Amino acid sequence: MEIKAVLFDLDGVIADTAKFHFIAWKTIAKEVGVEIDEKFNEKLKGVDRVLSFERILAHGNITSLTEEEKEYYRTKKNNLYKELLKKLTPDDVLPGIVDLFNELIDNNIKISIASISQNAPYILEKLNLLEKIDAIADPKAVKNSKPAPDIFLKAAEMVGVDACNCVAIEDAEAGIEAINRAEIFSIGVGDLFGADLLVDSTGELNLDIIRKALK
Ligand code: B16
Ligand code: MG
Repeated sequence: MEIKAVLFDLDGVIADTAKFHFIAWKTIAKEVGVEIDEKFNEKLKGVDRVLSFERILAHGNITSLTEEEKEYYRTKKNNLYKELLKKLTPDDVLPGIVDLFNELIDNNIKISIASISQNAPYILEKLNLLEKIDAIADPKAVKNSKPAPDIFLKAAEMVGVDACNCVAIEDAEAGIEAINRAEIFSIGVGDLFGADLLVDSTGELNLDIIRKALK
Protein backbone atom coordinates (compact mmCIF):
# COMPACT_ATOMS: atom_id res chain seq x y z
CA MET A 1 0.00 0.00 0.00
CA GLU A 2 1.27 3.46 -0.87
CA ILE A 3 0.88 5.99 1.95
CA LYS A 4 -0.45 9.30 0.63
CA ALA A 5 -1.65 10.82 3.91
CA VAL A 6 -1.15 10.44 7.64
CA LEU A 7 -4.09 11.44 9.82
CA PHE A 8 -3.18 12.62 13.31
CA ASP A 9 -5.21 12.77 16.47
CA LEU A 10 -4.09 15.83 18.43
CA ASP A 11 -4.54 15.47 22.20
CA GLY A 12 -2.12 12.75 23.28
CA VAL A 13 -0.40 12.34 19.91
CA ILE A 14 0.87 15.80 18.96
CA ALA A 15 0.82 17.34 22.45
CA ASP A 16 0.01 16.18 25.97
CA THR A 17 -3.01 18.38 26.50
CA ALA A 18 -4.83 15.62 28.46
CA LYS A 19 -3.26 17.02 31.65
CA PHE A 20 -4.93 20.39 31.00
CA HIS A 21 -8.29 18.76 30.21
CA PHE A 22 -7.93 16.88 33.52
CA ILE A 23 -7.17 19.99 35.60
CA ALA A 24 -10.14 21.83 34.07
CA TRP A 25 -12.58 18.90 34.40
CA LYS A 26 -11.46 18.18 37.99
CA THR A 27 -12.28 21.77 38.96
CA ILE A 28 -15.73 21.60 37.36
CA ALA A 29 -16.43 18.12 38.74
CA LYS A 30 -15.65 19.38 42.24
CA GLU A 31 -18.06 22.28 41.75
CA VAL A 32 -20.90 19.85 41.07
CA GLY A 33 -19.81 17.53 43.89
CA VAL A 34 -17.93 14.81 41.96
CA GLU A 35 -14.37 13.63 42.64
CA ILE A 36 -12.36 12.42 39.64
CA ASP A 37 -8.80 11.07 39.51
CA GLU A 38 -6.22 10.43 36.76
CA LYS A 39 -7.50 6.87 36.28
CA PHE A 40 -11.04 8.13 35.62
CA ASN A 41 -9.58 10.76 33.24
CA GLU A 42 -8.53 7.91 30.92
CA LYS A 43 -12.26 7.44 30.20
CA LEU A 44 -12.44 11.01 28.83
CA LYS A 45 -9.62 10.69 26.30
CA GLY A 46 -10.84 11.05 22.73
CA VAL A 47 -14.37 11.67 24.02
CA ASP A 48 -16.06 14.97 23.09
CA ARG A 49 -16.94 17.70 25.59
CA VAL A 50 -20.65 16.89 25.92
CA LEU A 51 -20.11 13.17 26.52
CA SER A 52 -17.12 13.83 28.81
CA PHE A 53 -19.34 15.87 31.15
CA GLU A 54 -22.08 13.22 30.99
CA ARG A 55 -19.52 10.60 32.08
CA ILE A 56 -18.42 12.79 35.01
CA LEU A 57 -22.03 13.29 36.13
CA ALA A 58 -22.77 9.56 35.83
CA HIS A 59 -19.60 8.82 37.84
CA GLY A 60 -21.03 10.93 40.69
CA ASN A 61 -24.63 9.75 40.20
CA ILE A 62 -25.70 13.34 39.48
CA THR A 63 -28.99 13.45 37.59
CA SER A 64 -30.40 16.80 38.67
CA LEU A 65 -28.76 19.26 36.25
CA THR A 66 -30.81 20.96 33.54
CA GLU A 67 -29.47 21.28 29.98
CA GLU A 68 -28.81 25.00 30.63
CA GLU A 69 -26.79 24.19 33.74
CA LYS A 70 -24.81 21.55 31.85
CA GLU A 71 -24.01 24.04 29.11
CA TYR A 72 -22.92 26.56 31.76
CA TYR A 73 -20.43 24.06 33.25
CA ARG A 74 -19.17 22.86 29.85
CA THR A 75 -18.46 26.47 28.83
CA LYS A 76 -16.78 27.17 32.16
CA LYS A 77 -14.61 24.07 31.70
CA ASN A 78 -13.62 25.19 28.22
CA ASN A 79 -12.68 28.67 29.47
CA LEU A 80 -10.49 27.14 32.20
CA TYR A 81 -8.94 24.80 29.62
CA LYS A 82 -8.23 27.67 27.19
CA GLU A 83 -6.59 29.63 30.00
CA LEU A 84 -4.24 26.65 30.59
CA LEU A 85 -3.55 26.32 26.85
CA LYS A 86 -2.06 29.83 26.85
CA LYS A 87 1.03 28.27 28.47
CA LEU A 88 1.69 25.98 25.47
CA THR A 89 4.88 26.56 23.47
CA PRO A 90 6.56 24.66 20.58
CA ASP A 91 8.57 22.81 23.28
CA ASP A 92 5.35 21.00 24.23
CA VAL A 93 5.14 19.05 20.97
CA LEU A 94 5.54 15.38 21.89
CA PRO A 95 8.86 13.62 21.04
CA GLY A 96 9.40 12.62 17.40
CA ILE A 97 6.41 14.48 15.99
CA VAL A 98 8.25 17.40 14.36
CA ASP A 99 10.75 14.97 12.78
CA LEU A 100 7.88 12.80 11.53
CA PHE A 101 6.09 15.85 10.06
CA ASN A 102 9.30 16.88 8.26
CA GLU A 103 9.82 13.35 6.94
CA LEU A 104 6.23 13.26 5.62
CA ILE A 105 6.64 16.67 3.95
CA ASP A 106 9.91 15.52 2.31
CA ASN A 107 8.08 12.44 0.96
CA ASN A 108 5.05 14.38 -0.36
CA ILE A 109 2.75 12.69 2.15
CA LYS A 110 -0.15 14.85 3.35
CA ILE A 111 -0.65 15.68 7.03
CA SER A 112 -4.26 15.98 8.13
CA ILE A 113 -5.65 16.46 11.66
CA ALA A 114 -8.50 14.28 12.92
CA SER A 115 -9.17 15.71 16.38
CA ILE A 116 -12.59 16.19 17.91
CA SER A 117 -11.29 19.13 19.91
CA GLN A 118 -12.77 22.45 18.91
CA ASN A 119 -9.57 24.01 20.21
CA ALA A 120 -7.33 22.16 17.71
CA PRO A 121 -6.51 25.17 15.46
CA TYR A 122 -5.55 27.29 18.49
CA ILE A 123 -3.37 24.49 19.97
CA LEU A 124 -1.59 23.90 16.64
CA GLU A 125 -0.94 27.61 16.31
CA LYS A 126 0.58 27.74 19.82
CA LEU A 127 2.78 24.74 18.91
CA ASN A 128 3.90 26.55 15.74
CA LEU A 129 2.80 23.62 13.55
CA LEU A 130 0.12 25.20 11.36
CA GLU A 131 2.41 25.77 8.38
CA LYS A 132 3.38 22.07 8.23
CA ILE A 133 -0.23 20.85 8.20
CA ASP A 134 -2.33 20.41 5.04
CA ALA A 135 -5.78 20.22 6.65
CA ILE A 136 -7.67 20.22 9.95
CA ALA A 137 -11.01 18.39 9.92
CA ASP A 138 -13.68 20.51 11.62
CA PRO A 139 -15.37 18.43 14.36
CA LYS A 140 -18.50 20.57 13.98
CA ALA A 141 -18.75 19.46 10.34
CA VAL A 142 -19.11 15.76 11.20
CA LYS A 143 -22.26 14.09 12.43
CA ASN A 144 -20.84 11.53 14.84
CA SER A 145 -17.93 11.84 17.24
CA LYS A 146 -15.30 9.13 17.93
CA PRO A 147 -15.67 6.10 18.12
CA ALA A 148 -17.62 6.72 14.87
CA PRO A 149 -15.28 6.90 11.85
CA ASP A 150 -16.55 10.32 10.63
CA ILE A 151 -13.70 12.62 11.71
CA PHE A 152 -11.05 10.34 10.15
CA LEU A 153 -12.98 10.04 6.89
CA LYS A 154 -13.37 13.84 6.85
CA ALA A 155 -9.63 14.34 7.49
CA ALA A 156 -8.82 12.01 4.55
CA GLU A 157 -11.37 13.72 2.30
CA MET A 158 -9.95 17.15 3.09
CA VAL A 159 -6.58 16.20 1.61
CA GLY A 160 -8.20 14.32 -1.29
CA VAL A 161 -6.81 10.91 -0.33
CA ASP A 162 -8.76 7.61 -0.26
CA ALA A 163 -8.99 5.93 3.15
CA CYS A 164 -7.07 2.95 1.76
CA ASN A 165 -4.01 5.19 1.20
CA CYS A 166 -4.07 6.64 4.72
CA VAL A 167 -2.71 5.62 8.08
CA ALA A 168 -3.96 7.24 11.29
CA ILE A 169 -2.40 7.73 14.72
CA GLU A 170 -4.32 7.74 18.02
CA ASP A 171 -3.74 7.57 21.78
CA ALA A 172 -7.32 6.72 22.86
CA GLU A 173 -9.39 3.55 22.64
CA ALA A 174 -12.35 5.48 21.13
CA GLY A 175 -10.00 6.79 18.44
CA ILE A 176 -8.57 3.38 17.52
CA GLU A 177 -12.13 2.08 17.14
CA ALA A 178 -12.96 5.08 14.92
CA ILE A 179 -9.92 4.44 12.66
CA ASN A 180 -10.67 0.72 12.40
CA ARG A 181 -14.29 1.46 11.52
CA ALA A 182 -13.05 3.83 8.78
CA GLU A 183 -11.00 0.86 7.45
CA ILE A 184 -7.82 2.87 7.82
CA PHE A 185 -4.54 1.34 9.08
CA SER A 186 -4.46 2.22 12.81
CA ILE A 187 -1.39 3.14 14.83
CA GLY A 188 -1.81 3.29 18.59
CA VAL A 189 0.41 5.15 21.04
CA GLY A 190 0.41 3.70 24.56
CA ASP A 191 -1.42 0.83 26.18
CA LEU A 192 -4.25 0.26 23.70
CA PHE A 193 -6.31 -2.58 22.34
CA GLY A 194 -7.02 -3.26 18.65
CA ALA A 195 -4.41 -1.13 16.84
CA ASP A 196 -2.75 -2.52 13.69
CA LEU A 197 0.60 -1.17 14.94
CA LEU A 198 1.28 -0.27 18.55
CA VAL A 199 4.16 1.86 19.87
CA ASP A 200 4.97 2.86 23.46
CA SER A 201 5.61 6.50 22.69
CA THR A 202 5.50 9.01 19.83
CA GLY A 203 9.32 9.04 19.85
CA GLU A 204 9.25 5.62 18.14
CA LEU A 205 7.22 6.86 15.16
CA ASN A 206 8.89 7.33 11.78
CA LEU A 207 8.07 6.55 8.16
CA ASP A 208 10.25 3.45 8.09
CA ILE A 209 8.51 1.73 11.03
CA ILE A 210 5.10 2.57 9.51
CA ARG A 211 6.04 1.30 6.03
CA LYS A 212 7.46 -1.95 7.51
CA ALA A 213 4.23 -2.54 9.46
CA LEU A 214 2.16 -2.11 6.28
CA LYS A 215 3.97 -4.93 4.46
P1 B16 B 1 -12.55 20.26 23.38
P2 B16 B 1 -8.52 14.46 20.43
C1 B16 B 1 -10.19 15.22 22.36
O1 B16 B 1 -9.18 15.51 21.47
C2 B16 B 1 -9.65 14.93 23.74
O2 B16 B 1 -8.94 13.71 23.76
C3 B16 B 1 -10.79 14.84 24.71
O3 B16 B 1 -10.30 14.61 26.02
C4 B16 B 1 -11.62 16.14 24.66
O4 B16 B 1 -12.73 16.06 25.52
C5 B16 B 1 -12.08 16.37 23.23
O5 B16 B 1 -10.95 16.42 22.38
C6 B16 B 1 -12.87 17.66 23.07
O6 B16 B 1 -12.01 18.74 23.25
O7 B16 B 1 -13.29 20.35 24.68
O8 B16 B 1 -11.26 21.04 23.35
O9 B16 B 1 -13.42 20.53 22.18
O10 B16 B 1 -7.90 13.39 21.29
O11 B16 B 1 -9.61 14.01 19.50
O12 B16 B 1 -7.48 15.33 19.74
MG1 MG C 1 -6.23 11.84 21.69
